[in-house]
Amino acid sequence: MGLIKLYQFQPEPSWKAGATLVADNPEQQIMGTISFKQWAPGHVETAINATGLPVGKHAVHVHAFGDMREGCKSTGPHFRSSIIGNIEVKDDGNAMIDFHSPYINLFGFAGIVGRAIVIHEKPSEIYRFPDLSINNPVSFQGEEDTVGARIACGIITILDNVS
Ligand SMILES: [Cu+2]
Repeated sequence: MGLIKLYQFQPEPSWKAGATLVADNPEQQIMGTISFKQWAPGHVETAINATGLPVGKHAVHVHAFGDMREGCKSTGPHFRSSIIGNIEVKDDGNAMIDFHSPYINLFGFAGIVGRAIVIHEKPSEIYRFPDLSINNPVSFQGEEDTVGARIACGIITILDNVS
């Protein structure tokens, strides 16, 4: 009955988005997904699941363009105003991470939908660039210069069925 349904209401995020990760080099067997659930302005829940990445830590960036016509290269520069961090890949090549971020928004001036997620060869040393959070272009370029090649990427789109 209608009234009972009301009591069973499950909260839903305002927006859900995600990307399917693919290897920059087609000979590498990298697969993965990243999902974003926006619950409120400045509150995005992010989950990454990937297999086939090299063991160790890798920087995860948002890059400016949702364009993979030339692989991860055409995603352009590291997009400012978004900080994700590192993913750590275990000995079996699997990585799973689940976190809440105040540094990501799906839409608006610094929205990430329509842009790309990039996984880099090396970890981010984010603490070397403490002013990343205030949108300093020099810091973002400095960060990009230290994280090595782009090994996997995916275009962030609006999705309904994200985990
Ligand atoms: Cu990058």
